[in-house]
Amino acid sequence: MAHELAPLPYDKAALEPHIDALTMEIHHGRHHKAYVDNLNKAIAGNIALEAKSLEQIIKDLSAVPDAIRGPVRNNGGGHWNHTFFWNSLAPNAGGAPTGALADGIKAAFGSFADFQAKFEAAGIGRFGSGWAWLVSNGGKLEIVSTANQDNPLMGKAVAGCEGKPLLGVDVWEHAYYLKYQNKRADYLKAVWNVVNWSAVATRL
Ligand code: MN3
Repeated sequence: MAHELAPLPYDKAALEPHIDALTMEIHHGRHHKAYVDNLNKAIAGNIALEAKSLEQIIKDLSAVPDAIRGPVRNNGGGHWNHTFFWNSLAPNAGGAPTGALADGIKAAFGSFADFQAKFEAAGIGRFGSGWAWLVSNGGKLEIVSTANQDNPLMGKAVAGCEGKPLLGVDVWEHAYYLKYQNKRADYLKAVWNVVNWSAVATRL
């Protein structure tokens, strides 16, 4: 069965003023859609890959034939990452996590503010396009970043990091340029207002 672009889980204007409606419309309707379409194109006719879930595909890129591994990595990663991103955000969200997630953040980073500063630095420090992530790696929370559409699920040999993604923030220019232009740091600060911490906590 072909991979499909799910509708946004909220209205495209729901994250205003932090993420603007036009950015959401283009980001979801064109960028994310292109990853889905190009993933389907790349795996078309490969019965083994067509039978796998998206997560199964990106977790084992070594099983993808050389000739299509690049497009599957980029577009499969793009599809997974964006679906995860939309579901990490929500209107009337933000604030700070509670419970086990708050405890884990405090244990790993000292405080929620220290975590935020370190996460923003990971996003700012990613040269070019990529993602900043909070992951659980063997039960310990870590902040990592990946290039392009790579993802911690792809593993250390591919993505340079590993772990179970809890939160991922897109730092490609297409995620923020219309509203924030070159000010990636301002975008990263604004994103805290729309992080859906209860969704993040359920992934822990
Ligand atoms: Mn994007």
